[in-house]
Amino acid sequence: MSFEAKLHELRQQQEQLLSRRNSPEYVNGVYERWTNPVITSAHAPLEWRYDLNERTNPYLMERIGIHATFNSGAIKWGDRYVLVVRVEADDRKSFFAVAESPNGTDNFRFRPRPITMPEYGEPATNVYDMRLTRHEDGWIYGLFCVERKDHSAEGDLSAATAACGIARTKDLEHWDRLPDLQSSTQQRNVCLHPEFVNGKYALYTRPQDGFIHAGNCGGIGWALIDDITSARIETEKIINLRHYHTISEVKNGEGPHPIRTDKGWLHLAHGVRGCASGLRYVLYMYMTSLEDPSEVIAEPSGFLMAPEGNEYIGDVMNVLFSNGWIADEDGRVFIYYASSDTRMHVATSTVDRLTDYCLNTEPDGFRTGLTVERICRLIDRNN
Ligand code: BGC
Ligand code: BMA
Repeated sequence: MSFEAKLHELRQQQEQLLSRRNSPEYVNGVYERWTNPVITSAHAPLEWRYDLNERTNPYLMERIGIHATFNSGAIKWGDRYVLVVRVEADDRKSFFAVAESPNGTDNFRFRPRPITMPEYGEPATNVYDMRLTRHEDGWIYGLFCVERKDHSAEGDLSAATAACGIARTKDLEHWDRLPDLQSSTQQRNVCLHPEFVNGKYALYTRPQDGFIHAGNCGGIGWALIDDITSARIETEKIINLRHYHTISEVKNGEGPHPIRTDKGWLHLAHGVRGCASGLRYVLYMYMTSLEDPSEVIAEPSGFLMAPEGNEYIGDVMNVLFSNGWIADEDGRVFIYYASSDTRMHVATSTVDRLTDYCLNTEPDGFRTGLTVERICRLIDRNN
């Protein structure tokens, strides 16, 4: 086959994938999962991966492999549904790239180039999991994890440190990098609340004892910040605790920033438990008060979503993770979630349904006897 014919075939195959229609599946009344993943590594433009010049690449070989597209921040941009995707190349380095869709559920296409994120301090080894916030100060913020080698751990090649990087933009194209969040602990999963609280910026944090372990740091934290251009955590309180024998026994972390509703703030988070096959990541929800976004007013027991079918399989198995959702003007909610650190999916619901779910699902009773009691009460009501 000639170079031109091969290239034509590649382009056709990709176009078929990019323009594929998606459809919802009924699940449980709370949300619908959509059948096809919305972004996969095969969505990455051919120009990122192939040298398209026959003279320098006569075999039309892929020169830079894209391994995964996952953990994406999300924002509505005019009438477009925009994701800032964590793209990971075959070399294990991840970076950010913008992809957009006209309807939020299919036809996502990457912009021609990935984001060139300015560095701050020691250049990052890796960056990932951006949370986007359109803040009432007029900027769009991207908070993300910055991973660097831990130089203090001599001889341990995998020792690293996690900090929160902060950047802001007006167009998602050009980013101003602000200083990293100063914190006495390592931080991952930090997210900026969209409104000022008592005149201050408010952060959902996730302090941790080390790079992997949340350890004694009990859960999702909350910190008020005077100046976002030199953000420092002075005091931090834990607002969403982890508990023994729950879906978030080992770790938890805030997802995207919460959605404001008449009845409170809707939060999406991830919970992690350990098991024989490693760490299991699921998504759960909770709600906080409008007067005080750090006060939990409801938390349904268990998970909202856990991996299903092919979602179990990927680079890091048994993981659902979300750092992006979009609340549309008509009340629909698009939950963008990644499966197994490999690909992006969407589930849809509405603000009303998610609020009902949070306020009318019983909280965890923390023991088996109470779970059975609840089921029996429901059966009684149904008879
Ligand atoms: C990976 C992240 C992961 C973290 C903790 C990093 O090196 O890139 O995906 O969350 O380690 O396991
Ligand atoms: C991390 C997260 C994600 C990832 C998950 C599973 O702690 O921050 O980047 O999806 O682990 O690997």
